[in-house]
Amino acid sequence: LILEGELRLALQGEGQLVLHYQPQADLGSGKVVGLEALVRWNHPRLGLVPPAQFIPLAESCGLIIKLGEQVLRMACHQAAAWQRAGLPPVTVAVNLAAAQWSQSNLLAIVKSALAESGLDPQWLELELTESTSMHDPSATIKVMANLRAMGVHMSIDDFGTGYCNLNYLKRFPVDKLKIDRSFVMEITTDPDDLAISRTVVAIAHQLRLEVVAEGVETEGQLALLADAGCDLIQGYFFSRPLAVEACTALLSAGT
Ligand code: G
Ligand code: G
Ligand code: MN
Ligand code: NA
Repeated sequence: LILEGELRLALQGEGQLVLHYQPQADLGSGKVVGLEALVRWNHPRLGLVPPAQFIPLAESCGLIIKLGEQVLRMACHQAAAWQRAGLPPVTVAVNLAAAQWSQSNLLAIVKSALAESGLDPQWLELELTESTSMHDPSATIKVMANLRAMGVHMSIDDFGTGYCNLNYLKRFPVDKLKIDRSFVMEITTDPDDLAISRTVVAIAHQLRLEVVAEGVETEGQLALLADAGCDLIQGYFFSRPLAVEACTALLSAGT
């Protein structure tokens, strides 16, 4: 059982939150073009705790604001460090919780994370889930427009599971849609999942958006998604989320 007090302490200290990075590969070139930062809690007693076991708690007790800011700063610093080490630059995607998107100082926090790390904004991508995008769409669009003006990219996560209508999809200044894992899971056996995936790709491309398929675990899924015109894949088939050292090795192999 994870307690709020422990999480509060973990956020005060150093080094308890760690980021793993899951590669995103371009289906055309086969190269890694992006990494999604996924937080883990290196708990003194429990070891590496997955986000599903503490993100909901952080969201319900308000600690998600502080946690989210630390994740953003760590991801920017790591991305800048990889670039300074001469590795091929890749996009680093960071998940932002709903509370962060409605935070009045989000722009200032993103600006300072970029400035302190020295990361060029074009390499930062902020993810918002489809459901988050609809909490207060007009306010979110304003924040997003400011982020875009700074040169930051954005993507809609878990696409197809929320209720973002096409009118809003048109107005959100995003660059990418991420097809939810639930459609990919049975894409080889359920023709409806294939039809949905193909249609999402078609709509996205008409709107000049790139499409990432999440949760790709098999070659069969990959083949169908490639045929559907998907741009990028993310999932265990290509790579699990990697600790920093393993990720450095993977990026080095691509130089
Ligand atoms: O890594 P894993 O598949 O266990 O992640 C589970 C969930 O936790 C995913 O929905 C993912 O989006 C979310 N998650 C991972 N890292 C972060 C983070 O830094 N911030 C937020 N808000 N959610 C995250
Ligand atoms: O919701 P979000 O897309 O941010 O969450 C990403 C989550 O999906 C991470 O927890 C990651 O570990 C998990 N994940 C990534 N690739 C795969 C996969 O191929 N299969 C499954 N089942 N989960 C995956
Ligand atoms: Mn995500
Ligand atoms: Na997702």
